[in-house]
Amino acid sequence: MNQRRPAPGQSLDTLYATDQPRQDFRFDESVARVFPDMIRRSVPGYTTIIPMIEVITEQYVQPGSRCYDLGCSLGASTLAMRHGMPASGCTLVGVDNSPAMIERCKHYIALDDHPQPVTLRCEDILETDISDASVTTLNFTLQFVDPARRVELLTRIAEATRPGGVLILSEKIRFDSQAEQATQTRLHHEFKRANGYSDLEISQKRSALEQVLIPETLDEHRQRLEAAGFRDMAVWYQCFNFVSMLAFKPD
Ligand code: GEK
Repeated sequence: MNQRRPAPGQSLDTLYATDQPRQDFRFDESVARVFPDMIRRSVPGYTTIIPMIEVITEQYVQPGSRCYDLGCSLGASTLAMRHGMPASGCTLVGVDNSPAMIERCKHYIALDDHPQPVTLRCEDILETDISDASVTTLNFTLQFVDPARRVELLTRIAEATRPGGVLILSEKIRFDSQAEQATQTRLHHEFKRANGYSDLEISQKRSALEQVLIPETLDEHRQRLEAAGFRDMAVWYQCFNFVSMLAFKPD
């Protein structure tokens, strides 16, 4: 598994390669520029999860409904959803509150020639309008939302979802067991080392994310999804401390 070099056309992420003062991580222009390389080398399973979002969308999209990608960044999961949708009658909306991400996302969407139209909104997912949904994706986005507002967001999504519709929720998680937390964190850091990040890059990025990315346990996710109105949660993917779940709107 050598992913040290960026894929063709991608810029190498060296944002934390030199010693620098601690600052909270932000989705600004410098991050948007290297984002495809950053997320591929930082999130175990990302390159498996993206194509599976297409497979899952294809299974659960309903005729005439809306599909949402909340926290779409550069549109990797938006494009996966697009390719899983029937050619007509549905709406696909990507939402992100980072202007730098949305600007670049427009470019990637335009390069793809699938006939399904895509609407991009530069908005806060806590405020954006959601209705008549069949498939909604939160691919590593909920972890950046204020924990106190997560139930409100999930409740709004559940209320806006048709019976039989699905939420695809991917998150970095934490573990109640200290031993498991230590093991999974160490393996995640080994994954980053194997992908060419130095110890300095790993520790500076970790500290920049500390107040910004707040992981929760699988139990916390399950309980909140249920409280929000979803049922039958299923973890369909896990690699170390990164998981992807499905949660269904009951009939
Ligand atoms: C992918 N899903 O490639 N409102 C709107 N956008 C937000 C908010 C918010 N409140 N909070 C964070 N974001 C993508 C990857 S990245 C995950 C998602 C990561 C946006 C933020 O601007 C960023 O683009 C995205 O959520 C999170 O499949 O970097 O680990």
